[in-house]
Amino acid sequence: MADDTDEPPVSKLTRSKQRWAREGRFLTGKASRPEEQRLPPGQHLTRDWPTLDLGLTPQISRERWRLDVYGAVEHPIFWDFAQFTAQPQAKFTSDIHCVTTWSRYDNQWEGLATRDLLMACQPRDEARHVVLHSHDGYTTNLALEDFAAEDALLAHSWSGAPLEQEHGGPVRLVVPHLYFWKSAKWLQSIEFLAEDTPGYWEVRGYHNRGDPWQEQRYSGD
Ligand SMILES: Nc1nc2c(c(=O)[nH]1)N[C@H]1C(S)=C(S)[C@@H](COP(=O)(O)O)O[C@H]1N2
Ligand SMILES: [Mo]
Repeated sequence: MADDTDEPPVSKLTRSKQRWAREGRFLTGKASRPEEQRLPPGQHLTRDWPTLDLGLTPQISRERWRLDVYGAVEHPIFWDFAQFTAQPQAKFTSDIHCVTTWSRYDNQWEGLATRDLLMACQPRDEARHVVLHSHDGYTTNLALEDFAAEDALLAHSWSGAPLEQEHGGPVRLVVPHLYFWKSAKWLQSIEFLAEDTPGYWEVRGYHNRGDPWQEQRYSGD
């Protein structure tokens, strides 16, 4: 054969793609400047702290509050507030990104890291998903890996003071790497499941995961 070579043919598209790689075509340039990347796409910064809820603020005192952890776990948990705060205490500082486009930097949270909760309740092998249940009837779902993020916690304090009722006190979840609707306020119970179970907003047009860096705002994004 005259043309017996192992080189694949170089098409016009291949040449174009090589040129794009040299020129860095389509890159916004933001990835190379991480200091400009703190605000996810489509978000704006706010200094105050808006309140978002379903229109009611459950009044649960620390005395009445209980945490119920059940489902696919080896050790179900039922703690009162004193038992909850007797667990290892974590202090994390993180940014809030709400899907309605406001973000708020440097929130100082204190509470129980979700990783320490997982150590205590020991999810069974089949546990892959978590559903948070709140006192206002709100629910939201998370993959177990997202719930277990290293900066995620069940927070009882913010800026060194007890978490205000309007922001989910006595205890709320905080999962900083996802849109804030995943961070359930007025936490009542945590359910571990084998199957994913979409929550309140997730069945009303919002994304199942909600990663602000990928702008996963709505179902189908
Ligand atoms: N229980 C409960 N948790 C909730 C909500 C809610 O309505 N009920 N709203 C979610 C939404 S949409 C957002 S943006 C944040 C708002 O928290 P904030 O009011 O402390 O800013 O809480 C999330 N967690
Ligand atoms: Mo929200």
